[in-house]
Amino acid sequence: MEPVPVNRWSRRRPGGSAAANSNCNNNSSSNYNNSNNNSSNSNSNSNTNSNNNYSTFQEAPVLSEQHWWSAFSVTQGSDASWALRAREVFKRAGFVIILDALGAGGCDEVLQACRRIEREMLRLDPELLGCRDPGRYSFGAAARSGSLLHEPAWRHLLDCQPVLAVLDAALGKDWRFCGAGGDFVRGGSVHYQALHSDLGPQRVPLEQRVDWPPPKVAVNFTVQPIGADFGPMRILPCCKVLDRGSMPPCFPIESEASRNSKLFPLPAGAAILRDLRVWHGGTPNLTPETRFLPNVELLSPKYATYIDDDDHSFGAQTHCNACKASACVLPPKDHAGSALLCPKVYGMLSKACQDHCQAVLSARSEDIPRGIRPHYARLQQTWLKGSGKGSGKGYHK
Ligand SMILES: O=C(O)CCC(=O)C(=O)O
Ligand SMILES: [Fe+2]
Repeated sequence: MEPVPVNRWSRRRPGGSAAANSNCNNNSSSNYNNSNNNSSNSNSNSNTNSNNNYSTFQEAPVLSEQHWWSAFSVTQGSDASWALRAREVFKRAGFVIILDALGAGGCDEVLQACRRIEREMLRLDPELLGCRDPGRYSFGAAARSGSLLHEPAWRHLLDCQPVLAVLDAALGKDWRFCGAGGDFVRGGSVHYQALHSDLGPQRVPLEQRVDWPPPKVAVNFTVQPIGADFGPMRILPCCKVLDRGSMPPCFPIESEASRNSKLFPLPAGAAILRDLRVWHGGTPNLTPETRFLPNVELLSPKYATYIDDDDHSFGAQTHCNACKASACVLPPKDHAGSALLCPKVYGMLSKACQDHCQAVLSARSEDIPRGIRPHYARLQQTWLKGSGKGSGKGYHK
């Protein structure tokens, strides 16, 4: 099946009003790399495109509790072709949920590790500023090394056979792990996190700014059952930031349906495979408990080749011969020399998993920086200012 182009912000809202695009400088006239997108502009007043050429899939561009489960999830091992079906959903929607991916023992060990690291992080953030929005934290951004690949519990996420099977089916054998971390949102966090992409288009070479294959993939795991009020991630199927014209809307003009496009209910042990460029964001956690979504991240073979170019300087202030600019578009943590997987953890992995870990394997455990960066916390309020259009992760820089 061909990837389905969706430009839901080009759609007119029910009742005829077009999505507003004032206040946040949002460019709603994006094409989403849409090979058969008509992009006929039928609403010149509102400067939005209107594409009414929807397939069945396109008619469901936001998730609702009633339909998303069957359209976007696959239970691992349910039949002989489950991995291929998962690959098709991933290709079509930009994400797929694999149910029963992680066993109860793995979930429990990872959850305990998440809670321990949360405690360490909060000790260094007495004002509870967060590092995404208040109450929202990124393990990777807080870690001294930029990654949790050295954490023994994360071996369960690296060595998850159903996930490896779908990734091999989707990307071939030569994809490789590049990082690990994930996010948590504390109980009582009432705000949404604005929609964003986790991979700015400027970090992707022009020829790879296409719908498929994804240059970079995140695999988040549920380690607790996720209900509606427990801060489920929200995601917009088929909507990706491929270029500067396909940024998501800022929060103030996001529709209610989009805000409610939440991945719930999810049991513990589900894996959410996501093209980093898919529009997604956080939702309120109205419970008293912290919700965790630990992850591992990986590169497509083609994007790995781009990163491996020796001419990249990986410096924001260093001339880059690969980028032919006064700065490199890639962050230092993308450098192939960022070997952060502890050899002891590597030794516990299956051969199939080890094959995808060669680039991140550290020669010596003691070379890996451990612990939390002392000044990782910083106040953001993405629900006020929206998606942004800068470098990096959209709203961050
Ligand atoms: O924790 C979530 O639900 C989403 C967080 C996220 O996407 C981010 O911080 O980049
Ligand atoms: Fe994100």
